[in-house]
Amino acid sequence: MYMPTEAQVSTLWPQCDLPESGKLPFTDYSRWRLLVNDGGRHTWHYLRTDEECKEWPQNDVDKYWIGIPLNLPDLPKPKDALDAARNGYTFYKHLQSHDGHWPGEYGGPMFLLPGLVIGSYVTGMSFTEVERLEMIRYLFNRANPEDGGWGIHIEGHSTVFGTALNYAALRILGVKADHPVAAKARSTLHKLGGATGAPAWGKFWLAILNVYDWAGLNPVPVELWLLPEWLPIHPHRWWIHTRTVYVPMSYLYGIRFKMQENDLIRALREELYPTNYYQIHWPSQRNNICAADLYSPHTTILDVMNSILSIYEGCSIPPLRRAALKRAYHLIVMEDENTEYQTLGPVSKMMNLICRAHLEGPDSEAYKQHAIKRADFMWLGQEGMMMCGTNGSQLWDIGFITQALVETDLAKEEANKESLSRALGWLDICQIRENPKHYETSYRHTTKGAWPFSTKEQGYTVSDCTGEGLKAVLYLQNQVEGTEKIISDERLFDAVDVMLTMQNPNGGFASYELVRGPKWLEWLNPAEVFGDIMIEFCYPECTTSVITSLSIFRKHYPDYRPADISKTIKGAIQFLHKAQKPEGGWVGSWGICFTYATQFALESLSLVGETYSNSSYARRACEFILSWQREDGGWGESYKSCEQGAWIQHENSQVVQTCWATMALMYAKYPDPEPIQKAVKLVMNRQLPDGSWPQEAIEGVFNKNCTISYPNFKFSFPIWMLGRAHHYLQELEESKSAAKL
Ligand code: LAN
Repeated sequence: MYMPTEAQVSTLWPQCDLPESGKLPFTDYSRWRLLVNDGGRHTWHYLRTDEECKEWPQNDVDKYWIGIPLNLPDLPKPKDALDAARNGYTFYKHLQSHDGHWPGEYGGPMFLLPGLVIGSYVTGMSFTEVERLEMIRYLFNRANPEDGGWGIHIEGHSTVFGTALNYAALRILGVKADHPVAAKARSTLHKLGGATGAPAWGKFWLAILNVYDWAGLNPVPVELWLLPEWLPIHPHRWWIHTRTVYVPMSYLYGIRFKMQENDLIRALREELYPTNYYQIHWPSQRNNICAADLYSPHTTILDVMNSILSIYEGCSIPPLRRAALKRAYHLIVMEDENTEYQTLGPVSKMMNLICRAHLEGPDSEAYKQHAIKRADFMWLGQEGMMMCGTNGSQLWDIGFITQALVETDLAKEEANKESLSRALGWLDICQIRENPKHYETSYRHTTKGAWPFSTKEQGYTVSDCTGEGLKAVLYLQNQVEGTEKIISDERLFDAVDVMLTMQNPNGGFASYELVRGPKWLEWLNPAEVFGDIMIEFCYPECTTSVITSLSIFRKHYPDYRPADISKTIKGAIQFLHKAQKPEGGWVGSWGICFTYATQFALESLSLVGETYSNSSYARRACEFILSWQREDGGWGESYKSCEQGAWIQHENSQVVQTCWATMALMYAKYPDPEPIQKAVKLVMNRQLPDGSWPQEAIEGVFNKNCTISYPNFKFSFPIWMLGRAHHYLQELEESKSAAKL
């Protein structure tokens, strides 16, 4: 069993003297380059010499994302909305990568970087000095200015989860305990009650680091993997992210993995708690969760189950545990191999690495591959280096901008042809062509024909990513004259086939798989900080994307499975009708919030002919949207709307949400031009002279309680909305004049 030694640790992770704040870069930002290769992989590299810098000059993509001004000339002042959209794309083309897609930052959650740092520390996997410094700077910059703590996400209030884990990360990265940033964070942590109040996932990472005792965690029984698969509680029925995290987590709990003690660990035991670490009564900390952290309190059933499992832990049967550990390890290996060591997400990525490093050691192929792919999650931004929510949002971003170009007719303009043909080339390589290497044995859903959220290598089917990928390809290949059809009909049929396998009996679509488990499994949700994570749920956004793409597909391919497609669309529309809130909107689960889901809903309703004039669903939705338009013509919802499932106003109107709301009205063919004109004005006023838009509030969300950034949305949706609005308002004008005649 491998474990880094104390001597190794102190050379790999030296303590350093640092400035008091992270305002200025800790490294030379002119030396950083984003390498884009192998189907959209993103990795940041620091060039050491001037020769290297000359050979590999910094381009606009590098510069933009790390905040170096592009110094582009001012564009001619737009005369109308289409002009403004055109300017937007003129700028956005500078951010397109040579391979055709648009790279981007995918930060937001504040519980991921500690996993990266702790996971690397306990496996002896070091970082370069410049990476370490920029991670420290990121944490400095992201500490809440008032109290110096960190929340669960960049806009959230300080919690124990955020503060204890990021504090530990800072210290591992080399910040001394008496540095002002560390001291301020520590004082907030103590005010919150110290690390004993961390939620289960926080307790887990601290236990791995050996600064929290495993006896202070509720059991994570690996034996569940040995249960018969027909049981409703069997983990293969859980939401894929929860089960993919649970596999290595239960393995590491099962072996009670902990880092060997060293000076830093002994120091952290003192710093993370306001009381004496060695006198803490651990079993009574299991259900101690700080009020600032709590989102989904335990149910009584969960508490009872935990008590029973705790008794079992005291007398677990060794051969059974061994067999279960073996099974879990096999699942980990299969997951690594299915995803070329990307794994499904950043949490499982680091946990799988710990398992593999522990059993197979640092010379193993698994360790080496994990080290290579770890870089795919590390993104350098203006504030420093962060850990991303996935290995990128490549497909998602390219899907929207390409559709925007086609729907606005900007795709027809000569100046945009080359860029779009590169984009189609990227969509081509991103489609998944086969089922996974380990398929049914690792409980995977079919992948042949699907588009993933990020890259083909990551390789997971997502219902709406397949929908958006398919729609983008259909648009580019069929609606842009002169485009070569590089993606064959058969491959489009494969995409349709995979979507058709994903409809649930209620007509709705979930994210990665069919809903496999019963609703009551949510009562057993042990992660106090997230909501709705135990099983797949049907989401309006996923469902609408399937309706929309299938509706467009059947226009171009009326003979391919027409009966199945029509039945699927019908069922999905029924689901969508039912999911509408009495007030008229749809709650978004992946974007903030009502404006996001409602625009997709109205898009798909319009494709089956339901609009303002003939559908009570569309009418109510328009009225709902209009009721939230502000004086300035914009819309603005806080991320808190997602936490509470009710509209909560943001302090300011937001460009991206204004675009979603306006698109919703246009999809529904809302007849009054005024609210649309007002919104167009606002979005045009916020555009900068170079055609770009500045970053505003965070755009995305997951698991109800954590936000996530989609910084590319501030380009794709304004371009899309402005271009559409231009044509839409013209059409309204024309029909008004025709009516007068
Ligand atoms: C994502 C990002 C994309 C998102 C959409 C495609 C937008 C959505 O419509 C379906 C669900 C999906 C694919 C999704 C699921 C959950 C993810 C992967 C994320 C929000 C990105 C990060 C998040 C993941 C769970 C973060 C890691 C944290 C854990 C709790 C495991």
